[in-house]
Amino acid sequence: MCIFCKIVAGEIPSNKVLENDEFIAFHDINPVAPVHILIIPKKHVENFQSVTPELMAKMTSFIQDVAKELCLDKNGYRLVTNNGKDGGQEVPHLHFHLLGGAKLKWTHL
Ligand code: DGP
Repeated sequence: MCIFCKIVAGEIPSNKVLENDEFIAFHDINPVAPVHILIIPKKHVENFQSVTPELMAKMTSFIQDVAKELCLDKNGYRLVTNNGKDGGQEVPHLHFHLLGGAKLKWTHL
């Protein structure tokens, strides 16, 4: 079982922000911004390249709810998914990084 499936199963603790039947949002263990949330589907999907449009549509709505819950919708935020080796994906379970709480700089490295 992957790390994030263990979080879904409650085998690894997480600091949750929002949850519904299909998705969980929790604080990243290694934050790179004042607010750094990970948003995952409960179902194991390897990465963005393999997610279905149907699941992604529901995930989009959930991500918007998380941004509102944290009041990030006013000042803005960054939404990132690392896909595969070159994208720097370390955990092979689809997740979006929701970053905010400051004016973020941009880098591709
Ligand atoms: P990525 O490189 O996109 O696969 O990002 C994986 C992120 O997951 C990384 O920012 C650290 C975070 N992470 C890894 N293990 C855990 C964990 O057990 N708990 C939490 N909260 N975050 C984790």
